[in-house]
Amino acid sequence: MITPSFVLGIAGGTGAGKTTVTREVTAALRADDEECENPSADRDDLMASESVTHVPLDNYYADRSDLSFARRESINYDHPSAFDWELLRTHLDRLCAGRAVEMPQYDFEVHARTDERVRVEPADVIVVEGILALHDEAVTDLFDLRIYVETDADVRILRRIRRDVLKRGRSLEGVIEQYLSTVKPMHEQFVEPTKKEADLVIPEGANAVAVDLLEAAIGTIRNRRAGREPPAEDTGAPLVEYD
Ligand code: UZR
Ligand code: MG
Repeated sequence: MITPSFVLGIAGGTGAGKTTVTREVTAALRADDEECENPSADRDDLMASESVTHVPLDNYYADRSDLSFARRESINYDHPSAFDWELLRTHLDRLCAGRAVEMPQYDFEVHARTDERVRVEPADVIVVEGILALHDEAVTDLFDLRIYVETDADVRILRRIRRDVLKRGRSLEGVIEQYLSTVKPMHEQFVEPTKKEADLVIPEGANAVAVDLLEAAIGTIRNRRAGREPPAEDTGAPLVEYD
């Protein structure tokens, strides 16, 4: 039997540290694999090798290359309607079924999909990461573990300014204007409410303890599913007794 992919969803506001958490969890899982002395022994029920695939929601912005640059610039990219949910669902279903997808690529400097497609292979662990990763029910239904990265708004806007000015070709004035007109209100209306959909909330992005715990949790859940560990006993009793 092949163990199905483990799907991890990571949501949180812009600049919260989602991509960094993804990178660190991915590196930790891959490093574990390399440490494994004899990866093929007793692991017939796993795919040939442990692997991790990153699915950034940023690549699933709807293709609006039919519009002029000026029109594209004025789109509200923090609203759920800016995303191509249909394509994301199709791709996740396909990856979960063990098939590769041709993932679109997105160019933030011009606010449009590029012509390039990147072939993404199915993997043991699939990490879906983006501001609204916990927004769409059909998508979150596929997740085995739902994470919300929570970082203070002042830290997030400072990181956002640095990234957008240095890497996404924006002006300081433009970033501030966009933050106040759409990023902040949409965060409050659509992103932050998804926190209640999360199984775990990670404070301050990539904190080392949280990344370690995440890695351990993924291992435990995967082992349990592969029948190598008994399921957690749910007695229905509260974990803490109150006076
Ligand atoms: P992260 N975004 C753009 O600025 N331009 C685009 O063409 C597409 C997206 C921004 C989007 C959102 N918002 O806040 C951010 N605006 O990318 C999400 N305005 O990306 O999670 O990496 O911060
Ligand atoms: Mg990011």
